[in-house]
Amino acid sequence: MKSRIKYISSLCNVLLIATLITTISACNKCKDVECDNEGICEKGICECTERFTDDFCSLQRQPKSITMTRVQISDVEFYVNREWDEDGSRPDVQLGIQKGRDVFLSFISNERFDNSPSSEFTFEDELKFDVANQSETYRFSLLDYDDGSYQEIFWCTANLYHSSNGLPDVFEYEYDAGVKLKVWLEYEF
Ligand SMILES: [Ca+2]
Repeated sequence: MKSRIKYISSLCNVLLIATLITTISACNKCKDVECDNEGICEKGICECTERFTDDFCSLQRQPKSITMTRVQISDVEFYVNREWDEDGSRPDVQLGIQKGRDVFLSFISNERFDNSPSSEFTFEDELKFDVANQSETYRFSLLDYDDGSYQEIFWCTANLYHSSNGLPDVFEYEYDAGVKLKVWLEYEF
């Protein structure tokens, strides 16, 4: 009986050691593996977030769609030159977006900041703008709305996507004179 107990006990020890070895070797498999772009190593293999692929998550995936959900333009200097202000009502600011060389505005914001003393404008109401042609240049304009028509106060252009831009949640760019553009983006894969 004693020897049987001893046998079971040593069998348990063997199993315990085997489990430990398996666990340690599984851990060790990740020892020299570095996953990029917030990928996580599991048993020696990088598990990537949905935005990246390949063995080490270093390759950016092409999104099926990109949507702008919020646009902010800040540090705009309005008072140097005001020929856009047809009726002297100061900036009554709306956002316009154009695709590439389009002559027409593809989007005009719901929000308008009337007679605004601000130098920072954020537009997000009903803004679900599809970046249909991902490599297109987009033109963002601040428009002054007076008597039923728009005059452009400021414009800037941006390419929101290229195949190695890291797919940021917020695209940010600073232009000459310190004007800053921020565009919040959603991706689908
Ligand atoms: Ca005005």
